Amino acid sequence: MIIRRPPDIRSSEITPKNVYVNRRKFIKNAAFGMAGVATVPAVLNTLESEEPQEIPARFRSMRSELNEPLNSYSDITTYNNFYEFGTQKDDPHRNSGDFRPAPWTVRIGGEVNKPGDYQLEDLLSPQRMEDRVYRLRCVEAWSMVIPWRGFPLADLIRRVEPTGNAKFVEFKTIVRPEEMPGQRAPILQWPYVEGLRMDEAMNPLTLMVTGLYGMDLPNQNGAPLRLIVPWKYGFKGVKSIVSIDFVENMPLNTWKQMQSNEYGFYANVNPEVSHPRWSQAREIRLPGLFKSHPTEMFNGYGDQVAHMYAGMDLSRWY
Ligand SMILES: Nc1nc2c(c(=O)[nH]1)N[C@H]1C(S)=C(S)[C@@H](COP(=O)(O)O)O[C@H]1N2
Ligand SMILES: [Mo]
Repeated sequence: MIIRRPPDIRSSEITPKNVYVNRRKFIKNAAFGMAGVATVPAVLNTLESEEPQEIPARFRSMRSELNEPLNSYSDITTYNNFYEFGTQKDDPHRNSGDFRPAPWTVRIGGEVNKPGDYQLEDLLSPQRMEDRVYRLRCVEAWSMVIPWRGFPLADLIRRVEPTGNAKFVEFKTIVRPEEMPGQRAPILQWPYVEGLRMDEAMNPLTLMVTGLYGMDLPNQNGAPLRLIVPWKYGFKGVKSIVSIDFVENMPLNTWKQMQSNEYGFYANVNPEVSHPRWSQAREIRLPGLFKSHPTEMFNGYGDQVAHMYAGMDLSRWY
């Protein structure tokens, strides 16, 4: 199993569906009660919480390897960070309807023997898709448990054969202001950029994701192709990827470029290193309201990833 179950799983996490649904109603009402409080990160701005009919049955009783219940499809698709569609959590859900994730081309370049413009279908056709439940831990101290569908990034990397000069992988999101209203304003410098060190990119936990709940990614979650690195804060999970470059120098990722005192390149989930404006010791499990869960070092994956950072001062390399 990928993550060990910690000894302190609380029975309150094992919530029957009807209680869960009622709690969701309560939260929605609470959200109205708190209208005007602009930054209550715990409140899910859920519009409607009907789950799609097409969700395959195997997800009904699925839980994470930590025995955590999955967040609902509507939690996962209505509370998003995707600034290309706006900065509010429900903006990506509301504003991504015009986005066209097909046809899609990914440019692979830099220090690689097989560079080129790959049609998404060609990139995906040799890959074996897997469902993997990973918790997404946002640097804003909330988290969700999500059944992703994807394949190891390592498989793609082996196929395109990086040269010995490739030390990092750099990913970019598409720039399409006609379809992405957030990109019509200089909220961030577009395109959104993220990067991984080569060993992080090759780690078997690192996924290229094409879906969730067994269905294609909705636009707001980064259709048609995104990254998920489960031991890192959510912002490493760059969405709607159009280029993958193998480079010698550490890429300047978007959030570090914006505020390097707050966000670094590594972004490893670390309860001991506070964000300058808040603690990372605990997290809000959405759709909850309170920091009910202790944050785990490397989001629970230390036994599989800590060796990559041996000897590094993680308070300096945050
Ligand atoms: N292109 C792009 N990718 C992005 C972001 C973004 O604003 N733009 N936000 C990041 C952040 S901060 C988080 S927490 C995750 C959220 O992923 P989700 O909406 O699928 O939960 O996406 C990441 N990927
Ligand atoms: Mo985030």
